[in-house]
Amino acid sequence: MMSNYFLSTTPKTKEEEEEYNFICQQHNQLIKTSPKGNGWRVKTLYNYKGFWINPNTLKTNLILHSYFKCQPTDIILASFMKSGTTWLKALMFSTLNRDRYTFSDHHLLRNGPQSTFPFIDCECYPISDFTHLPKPRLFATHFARALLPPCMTSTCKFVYVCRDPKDVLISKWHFMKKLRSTDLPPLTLEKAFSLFCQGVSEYGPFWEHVLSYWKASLESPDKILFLKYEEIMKKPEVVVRKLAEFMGKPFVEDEEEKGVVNEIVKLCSFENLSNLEVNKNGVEKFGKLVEVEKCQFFRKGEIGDWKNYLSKEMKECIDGITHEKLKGSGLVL
Ligand code: PAP
Repeated sequence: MMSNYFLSTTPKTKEEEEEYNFICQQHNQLIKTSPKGNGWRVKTLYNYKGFWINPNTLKTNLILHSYFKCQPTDIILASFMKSGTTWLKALMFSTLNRDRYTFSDHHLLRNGPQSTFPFIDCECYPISDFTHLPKPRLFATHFARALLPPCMTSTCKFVYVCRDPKDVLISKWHFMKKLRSTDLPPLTLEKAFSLFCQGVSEYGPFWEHVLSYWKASLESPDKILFLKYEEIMKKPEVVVRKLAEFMGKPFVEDEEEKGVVNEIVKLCSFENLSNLEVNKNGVEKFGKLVEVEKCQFFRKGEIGDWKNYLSKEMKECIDGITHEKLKGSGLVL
């Protein structure tokens, strides 16, 4: 269960205390010296290794680097915020664990997608050793590749999901408005748009984030499965088969005949998940400081909702940036 992943205690031994104090010093130093930008949820973001993150996430990143012990079988779901993480969590978990549950009495129906595996960006000190998790362990992160511990990028497999940046912007704007500190002035769409285009938003810039995984996927296609939200929407069965194969558990003939792939797609559909009581009520806790109403992870679940918000000029501006940034990469968004 989610709550176990985020247990937080204080350092126990003197060594642990020293190590933790060192991280705190490093963190204070980075807060003083890093370039600053406007946050969407909190007042200030810090540019760390080329990416904008909030002060707490910066600290958990340092903790992750010090404490996370990778296993070669680990599979990491990576994504920029609002690109389809919740959906992929459900799809990956139910594909990998399809022998453990029946579709009428499934873990997802009782607990929702956030409970399926840990989101490592919000871990508190001391980070859980996660050794209790069955192999292959699944983890989720929004960190760009450059911000991940080297053991992770060199040994683990990744599933990366990306989405049209215009839909990401609108989804993120809605989400962050709900979470935004009440001490701050409201975040207008114009302001969010301008910051997004400059790359200044939590985990941004969007384009560099996507490219960091895209390039790695071209170099090691066996290690990184690169997916698009839109492609999953169009052919979910094809993607579920790809996921099963990639995670080392391809569907066998008997499962195909029984329609298991289709059952997984139905179970994880927006319509099904967003209507479950468990996803409509209550809050999800991320670390000690962040609480999000569960319903916030399910808004519309559509392609092209940006058309209801962005002007022609705004659309052209984002498309222009996307074209420029992705030029020559082979990636089209
Ligand atoms: P996160 O970054 O906070 O983890 P993430 O799950 O990546 O969020 O993205 C949320 C988006 O995925 C929302 O998009 P929207 O705002 O445009 O509606 C959410 O509705 C959508 N979403 C959540 N679950 C599903 C699903 N099962 N199928 C399709 N889209 C989904």
